[in-house]
Amino acid sequence: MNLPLDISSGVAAAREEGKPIVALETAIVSHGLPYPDNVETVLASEEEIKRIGALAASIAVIEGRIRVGLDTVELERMATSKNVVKLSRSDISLALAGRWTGSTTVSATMICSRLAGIQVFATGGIGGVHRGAEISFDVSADLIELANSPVVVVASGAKAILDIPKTLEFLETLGVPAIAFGQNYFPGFWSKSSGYRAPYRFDSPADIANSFRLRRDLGIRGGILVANPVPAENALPLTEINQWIDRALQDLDARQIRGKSVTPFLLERIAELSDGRSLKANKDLIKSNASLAAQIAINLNQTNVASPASAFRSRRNSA
Ligand code: PSU
Ligand code: MN
Repeated sequence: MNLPLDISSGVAAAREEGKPIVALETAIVSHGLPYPDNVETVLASEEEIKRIGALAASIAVIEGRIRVGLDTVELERMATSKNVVKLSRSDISLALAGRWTGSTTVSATMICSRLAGIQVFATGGIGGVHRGAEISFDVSADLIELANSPVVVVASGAKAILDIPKTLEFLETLGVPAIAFGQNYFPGFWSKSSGYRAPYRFDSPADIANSFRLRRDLGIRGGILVANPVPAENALPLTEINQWIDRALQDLDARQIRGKSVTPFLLERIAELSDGRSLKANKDLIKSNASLAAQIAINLNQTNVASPASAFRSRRNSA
């Protein structure tokens, strides 16, 4: 294959030595968080991954080349440049052909992770089925990519601006397990809980790693979603956040914003309405997801096989 793919020397060396690696996306840097919170958050996440014992690989497309393992200067560029395109699975090949510079969303980051042989990826929240999708048909490409690329995606669920039950149904249809980490409820991005039960619950990184390994061994394509709740200190109450979401959705409607701009607009508007509290939670949950992702990556690198005991510990969360 003759792909315009550059893997940094650090990431290449880690891969060579079989060291655990965690991919990070850059759409949250260019479109999800304001400056300088965006660059602070990605650097803090990289630091956290290192502290746990893995290596972070931030991913983007720079002048038509996929770059795995960005340096600080490149991250700063993603965080400040106005000409960065938000890339998904639909347009990443266009970006390579047209020599664009773009940040990678969950779907594009999963594709690049697969190409670079990285099995674990941390982000804030995945895209999903939007509220009112029965009219707008707005369903994120993230869900389709989860069904295709073999990557463990660690996120605080799907962004709470979405329709959570529809997103969970869609994941079920695609054969992607949505696993809540350490609690029965599916996380609500800025809140500990979305108010909906998660279909599955796991309590340890080792069990998650085992389930992913077994999925691969079974020959099932695609990834898994690990939904890690926001740390308690910066979690926001569901009732409060719901008011801001409703308000932001009304503004979205009034301005007739569509397509790729929907998610960035809603995130920014909710940050305004919440007086920065949603932003604080968003930053905190990304770092915490980076930490859990590193623990899963370390477990995936150890060659233990699933014990019957671990199969019992991980149960279907249907009670
Ligand atoms: N997580 C965040 N903030 C974000 C996103 C995720 O905390 O901005 C981005 C991700 O890159 C995700 C994208 O893939 O939003 C989904 O966009 P859309 O709804 O347009 O598919
Ligand atoms: Mn969309």
